[in-house]
Amino acid sequence: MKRVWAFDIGASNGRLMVNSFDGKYMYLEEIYRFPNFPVQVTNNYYWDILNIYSEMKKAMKKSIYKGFDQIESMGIDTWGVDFGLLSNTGEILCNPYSYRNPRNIEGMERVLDQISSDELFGLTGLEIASINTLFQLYTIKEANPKLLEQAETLLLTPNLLAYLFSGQKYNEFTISSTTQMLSAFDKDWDKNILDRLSLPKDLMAPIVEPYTIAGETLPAINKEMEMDPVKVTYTAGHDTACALAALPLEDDQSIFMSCGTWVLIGVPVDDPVTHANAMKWGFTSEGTMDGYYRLQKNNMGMWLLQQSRLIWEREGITTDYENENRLFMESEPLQSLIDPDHPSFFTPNNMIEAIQQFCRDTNQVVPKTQGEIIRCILESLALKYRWVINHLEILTGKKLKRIHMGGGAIRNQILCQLTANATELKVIAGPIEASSIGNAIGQWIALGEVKNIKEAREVVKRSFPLKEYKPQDSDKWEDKYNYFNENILQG
Ligand code: LFR
Repeated sequence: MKRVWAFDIGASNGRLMVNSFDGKYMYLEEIYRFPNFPVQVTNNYYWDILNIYSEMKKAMKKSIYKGFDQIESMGIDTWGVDFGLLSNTGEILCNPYSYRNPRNIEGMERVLDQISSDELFGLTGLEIASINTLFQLYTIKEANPKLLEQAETLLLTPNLLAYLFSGQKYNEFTISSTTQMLSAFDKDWDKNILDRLSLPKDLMAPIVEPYTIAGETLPAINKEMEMDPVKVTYTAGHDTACALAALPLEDDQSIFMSCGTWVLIGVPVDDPVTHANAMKWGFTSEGTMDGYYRLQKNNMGMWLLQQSRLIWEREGITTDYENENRLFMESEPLQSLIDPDHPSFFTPNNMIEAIQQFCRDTNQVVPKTQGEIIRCILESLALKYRWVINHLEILTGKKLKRIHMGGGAIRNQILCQLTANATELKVIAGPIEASSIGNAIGQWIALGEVKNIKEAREVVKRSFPLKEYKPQDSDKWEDKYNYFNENILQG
């Protein structure tokens, strides 16, 4: 039995999984999980990168203590777009900013004054979204130019963390494809974009393909951890690319949904899709672990519920899944709907008030009780997912037949069932830890233990439970979808 460490760091929590492989089956052992969240300091949001790093080291210690100490390799995946800046001596120059900074919208507008959104989309295949690295960088250039002047190297979050363990400075392909600076044509930095915006041309560390073994843990780490050196492998650095690698898609009529704070819905494609409608409908093409692309839409996911829970907790009401399911069941179906991706839900002070305001503004019943809010969120999400899948069918010209849902949010069985109902498609849910498993798959392929993604998906099917949801109540959803499409979706 061989073992790797898969660090999967999300925007709401990070975890270390030991993934063991005996040549036929894969086993997963959760070692440690820790919270992660953007820290607000006056008007900016930051990631506490050194806290993430020390939690990762704590996790390694725990693994060793539990007897999982013979480790072949470690790999790191995270959410997309964010990054750290290094000085010429290799030190981190400032706490990495979080993509939730409202100021990025201005940065985006200033960039689009210089390069049109049509052109940028055509060059990169990436959706024009204010969170993208390019717009964040431009915002820094305007708000804090000295910082950019001192910066010698930009490393995207998973690669910044890998650097702290290995000293290697590279940006991996899948995470680089979330920046809006990677060329859709040759998988390299589009230096022309940087040049036109007077951004430093040599800032971006070179790209490496997934499945690259970067080196090994630094002597100082080995000493601190009291361990032998461990290989540091560039698996897919982007959590969504990892999740896709682990979902056992059957054929080209299968849809993937990676479900967490965000819900990413799409299909694998050979090349970036830069068709005008893809841009109009907010689709994006990002890299896959095997060097191709995912045509997908990034949608709101559990963020709406996570933020509502914070408000309930502030009011002294604690919730858990079971309790939430019961409250959901007790409230009336399909009463009030929101557009989950409306800007008012991106960083609100009070998510519940923002939801209520949306319902008021659209002349609907205003949800009040906890159950009503939960219903409003989950049913709206499911209807939005139907919209996305309809538009994916138009873009690909294919009839899509089944949905593979993975990620932590599939613990919410109601969301899985509502997705099946609203889309009238069969849902196959699992594995829950799709990103961590995909992360390990990238390492097993790099180590030569698994041949390719196809073979890895067979291992996943053998090793982890999958659950099926069949669509129910189709007629109710059909009517509501039309109403949702015409009256609720904005923009
Ligand atoms: C999901 C994800 C999405 C990306 C969002 C922000 O965790 O990686 O793919 O769009 O985070 O980076």
